[in-house]
Formats: sequence, structure tokens, C-alpha cells
Amino acid sequence: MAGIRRRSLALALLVGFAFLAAAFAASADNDPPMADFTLNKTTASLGETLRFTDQSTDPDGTVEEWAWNFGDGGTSTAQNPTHAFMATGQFIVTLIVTDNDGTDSVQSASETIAVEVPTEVVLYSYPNPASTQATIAYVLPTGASSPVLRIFDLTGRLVRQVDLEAGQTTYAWDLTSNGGAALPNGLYFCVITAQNANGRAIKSQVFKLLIDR
Ligand SMILES: [Ca+2]
Repeated sequence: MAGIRRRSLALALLVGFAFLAAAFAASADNDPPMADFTLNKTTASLGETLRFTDQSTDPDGTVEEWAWNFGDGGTSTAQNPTHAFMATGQFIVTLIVTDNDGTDSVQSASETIAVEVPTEVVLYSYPNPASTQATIAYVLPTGASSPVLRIFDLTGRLVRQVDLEAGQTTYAWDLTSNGGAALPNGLYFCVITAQNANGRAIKSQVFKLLIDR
């Protein structure tokens, strides 16, 4: 009986090894897919739609699944997805592909994308303090439009509003209110709002201007 048991055990081990060897051979026979992709640009503006084009290949089969991770929480399983980044910064987009032989044959490819907002409006004014006139200088991001200058007094009251020219870089303010009255001495807050090339509202930092006659 003991001899039969040993032979059974040996047979079971042999079958087990054969099974493992076969599984290993099947696994080794499958060449993994190579993930690859292109995209239409690696620097984008906020909200701009980017197009991703799959270039993955499998040397001995076909690529059947695509798992995209855009690095901003967005994902896709489309072969050639589009994606718009709604935040600024650097994002690493990763693509993992799976071939027709199973999920363990994956390769990933990644690309870093810089998503930039055109810089905000730059605003400063000179001289400061001002006694007779202030030259309000401004720089708009490329493509920005509809700049509007607003000046508030210390209580937050809007005392002057001017539609600026997008093509200009300075505005000469004579230190008067909307009604044309000379404003009293004191501290004023200047801000310029505009629309960027994508139609999004942008604005400058608040510039503190002192009137001291
Ligand atoms: Ca394969």
C-alpha cells in the first residue's frame, strides 16, 4: 500500500509540474503589447481639448483594451480619446494597453502635459503717490479682450470705471470720479478685469494707489 501511495504522489507531482510548465510556456509565448501614443500638443491652455492617438502595437496579436489616466482624475477606455484639462499644472498622462492574450500583458506609456493659463492681467500705476495724474499701465495676456478698469475707495465704493483699449498699455487717469469730481486724498484700489482668449474672466492683482495732493 505504501508503494502505491508513493507512486500516486509521484504521479500527482509530475502532473503538477507538467501543468505549471505548460502554463509557463503559454505565458512566455505571448509577447506583451507595447503602449504608445501621440497627442496634438503637450502645452495646452486651460479647458482646451487635446486629442490622443493610440500608436500601440502587439507583435503577436492585437491590442484590445486601452486604459488612459489623464493625471487629473480623468480616465478613458476609448482607443483615441479627447480630454480637456480644467486645472493648471503638469499632468502625466498614462496609457496601459492589454493584448488579446490577457490582462497580464501590459505596458504603459506616459507623457507630461503642461496646462497653462495665459497669465493674468498685469497692472501697476505711477507715480504713486499721485498728485495730479496717475498713469495706469497694464499688460493683457495674448488674445485677451474687453479690459475694464475699476477703482474703489477705502469703503469699497466704485468711484471710477473705464473701458480700456485692449491694444493699449496705459491709461492716464486724472484722479477724478465717474462724475468728473476730483477725488479726495486717500488710498484707492485699482483692478482690471478682462476676458482671456477662451472667454474666461481674468483679472489683475489689486493695485493700491495713494492720492496725495
Ligand atoms: Ca501579445
